[in-house]
Amino acid sequence: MQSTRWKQRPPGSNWGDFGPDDQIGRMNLLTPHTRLRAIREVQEGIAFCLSLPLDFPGGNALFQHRKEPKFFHERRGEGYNFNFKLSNVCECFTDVVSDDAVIMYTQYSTQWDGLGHVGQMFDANCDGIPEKVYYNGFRGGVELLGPDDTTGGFGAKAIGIERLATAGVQGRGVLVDLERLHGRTRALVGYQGLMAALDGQGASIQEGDFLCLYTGFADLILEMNKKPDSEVLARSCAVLDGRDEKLLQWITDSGIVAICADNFAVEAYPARPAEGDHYPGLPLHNHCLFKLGLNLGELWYFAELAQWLRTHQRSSFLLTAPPLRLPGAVGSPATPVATV
Ligand code: UVW
Repeated sequence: MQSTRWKQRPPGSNWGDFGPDDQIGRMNLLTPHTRLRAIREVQEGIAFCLSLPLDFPGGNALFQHRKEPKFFHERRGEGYNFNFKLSNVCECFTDVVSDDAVIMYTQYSTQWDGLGHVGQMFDANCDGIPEKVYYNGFRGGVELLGPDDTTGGFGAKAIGIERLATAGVQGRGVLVDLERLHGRTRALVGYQGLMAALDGQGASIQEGDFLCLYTGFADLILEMNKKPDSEVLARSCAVLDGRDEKLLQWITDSGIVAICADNFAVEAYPARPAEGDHYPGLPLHNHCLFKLGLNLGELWYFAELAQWLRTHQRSSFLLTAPPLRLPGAVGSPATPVATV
């Protein structure tokens, strides 16, 4: 199999399987059948917000390259378009109107990683020289354009987050309660740990499910009240072991459409060292975003949902979690909703 963009695909990848120009990867496995199955999870009509307030974690101590949202306001007349009296437009008007604008790092808080978030240096055209490549062979400098690229403007001209938005991100969520097993102790969870957690809950995963991981990390962030202590955070709560090949193979085989966690990167970051001279620093991101086109949700907030599911001895729910339909972005803030 080949495409106009690549001659060889990465080992273990599904490039081309959903079509040569596919841009939504594993979300293709969301179908009317999987959505109807998810809707049947709704028995009580109770909804849970799965987002942190988007101005958390606060500051940039969690990740120095992402800063907290900053509001600004457009000028209007002598003042601003905020608390603006419409009588300035027409004396008879009694209205007061406010608009706002925000600079927001798309992955600052509760978010989706788009497929353009992590690629690899990979020799897709078989010329012996690795190039910057993303899911399904889309290229850095060709379709994914940054400030260093001279032509065509900025942004993801393919695999942008707007593609995920139009995929209709709704299906069955299955919450794995790692917080119950590990508390807030740092735990590296591989295939065995994940399977043991699922078995312990009596939960099973089916094709088209969203795998959700509750670790308590977002609760800790909230408790830190916008003054995150990066050292404490770095040694707290469960993370997936992205170097566990058995776990990666299970992700491939399981048919899950996404992994959504309440921690920083779903996986341990930095990951354990690997063998060889060159390897991905974010192995689970490599496997999911780059090889499989499988989105990652991060810094989600599960505390109340997890408590409710514990009390009612359930693990699954209807999940509705669209990103912003923001053309060209590689990630997006999210305000997912779980309905039980
Ligand atoms: C990094 O980019 C380090 O991680 P994430 O995908 O968690 O935002």
